[in-house]
Formats: sequence, structure tokens, C-alpha cells
Amino acid sequence: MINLLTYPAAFGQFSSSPFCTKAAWLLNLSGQMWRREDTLDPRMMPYSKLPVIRVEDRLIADSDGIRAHLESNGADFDRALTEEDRAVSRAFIRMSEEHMYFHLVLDRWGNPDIWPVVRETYFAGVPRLIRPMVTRQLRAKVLAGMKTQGLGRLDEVQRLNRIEPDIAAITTRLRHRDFLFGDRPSAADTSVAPVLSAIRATPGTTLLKRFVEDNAILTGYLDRCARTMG
Ligand SMILES: N[C@@H](CCC(=O)N[C@@H](CS)C(=O)NCC(=O)O)C(=O)O
Repeated sequence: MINLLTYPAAFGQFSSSPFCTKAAWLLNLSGQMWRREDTLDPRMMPYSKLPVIRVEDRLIADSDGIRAHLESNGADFDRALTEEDRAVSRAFIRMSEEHMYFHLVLDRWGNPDIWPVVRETYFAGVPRLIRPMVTRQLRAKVLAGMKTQGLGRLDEVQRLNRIEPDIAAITTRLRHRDFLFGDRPSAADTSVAPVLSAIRATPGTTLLKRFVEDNAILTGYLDRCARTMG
């Protein structure tokens, strides 16, 4: 049995983290038996991040590490893809995880109207007395990281302009297919859909959330992925 160490569910999603949702979807697609183990504290984890899986006594960190583990045990998430498709798939994964994801972080942690709802949801398990101190420090760290990454220096309109071509590329792929690489989910869907779903599920209103909600191809895709994720 595999244990998936994950952040708890939030805003109707499997987890507050799209990487944890991705890991759960990969596990489901792999056909392996697994169960979730919720935690709020990743500090003892190999990279101090989640998701992580525990297989017997071994910890395997990072959603890509989890994918590699499942593939080394026989899963082939991209079975139906050509070599060219696999190359494009890799680029879609990186685009969603290393760019689009950070827009989600800024929508949730950076927006002063949304942050209080996010804080009370994510950290409901932290004792009320120490919650303000713990979350203030964490938020400052996350936002400092976003400044270093670069997107934290843009205003909301500039950010929307930055992500629009990514969303256009995804929409183009989905215009004539149910999933990014055909009529079944593949690895790219397990990265792209959780990030977009989390953007759509974020409480309150952001320009990006409205942009996603107004795209019927995208919302149809996200609903389909949610039904398929298991
Ligand atoms: N590349 C990692 C990213 C995982 C990640 O960024 N996890 C975040 C939550 S979405 C985390 O645990 N952050 C805790 C921290 O940075 O302290 C993966 O694919 O699993």
C-alpha cells in the first residue's frame, strides 16, 4: 500500500496543492492501491514540500519523483503518445508547474482580499493562538520568493497578459480533443488541469480566475478532468 502525504482538501479540490492533486491522479491512473495521509507540515519531508509518497519505509518526494516511481513499476501515462507528443507534453508540464502555478500562488497569497479566506482554510489545523504568527511569517516568505521568481513584481493586469498565451496554447490543444493529447488523460493533463482547477476554485474574484471561467473550452475540460480523476 502506498501512502500519499498531502495537504488537506480545500475549495472543493482534492488538495490545496495542485501538485498533491496531480500525484493523486497519477496514483489513480497507475492502478496502484493507495491512501491519503493529510498533513500541514512538510518540514520533515525530503525537500520540505509535498506531495510525498511513503512506500514501505521509503519516502519518495516531488510529483515528478512519484511519477518516475510509478513508471518504474509499470505505469505508462503517455502510452498513446508519439515521441513528438511526448516532447510537447514535457513542455506543457513545465509551463503549468513552473509558470502558471506561480500565478495561483500570487492570487491566493498575494491578494489582500483573498488571503484571509485562504489563511483560515489552509491553516484551520493550526491552533488559533499561534495562527497569526505562523501564517504571517509563512506569507512573508512566500511573497519574498515570488519577488525573487519575478512574477511578484507585476501587477494583476501585467500578470494576466503574461499568462494569456499559455492559456491560449492549452485552449488550442483542447479545441478538437477531450484531453491535451487525445481522448484519454495523459501525464500532461495531471499537471495542467490541477493548476487551472485551483485557479478557478480560488475564493473571491481575480482577473485570472474570471479569464478561466469565461473560457468554455477550458471549463468543459476542467469539469471532464474532475470527473475522470476518480
Ligand atoms: N516540484 C514539486 C513542487 C511541490 C510544491 O511546490 N509544493 C508546495 C505546495 S504547492 C509546498 O509543499 N510548499 C511548502 C513550502 O515551500 O514550504 C512537485 O512537483 O511536487
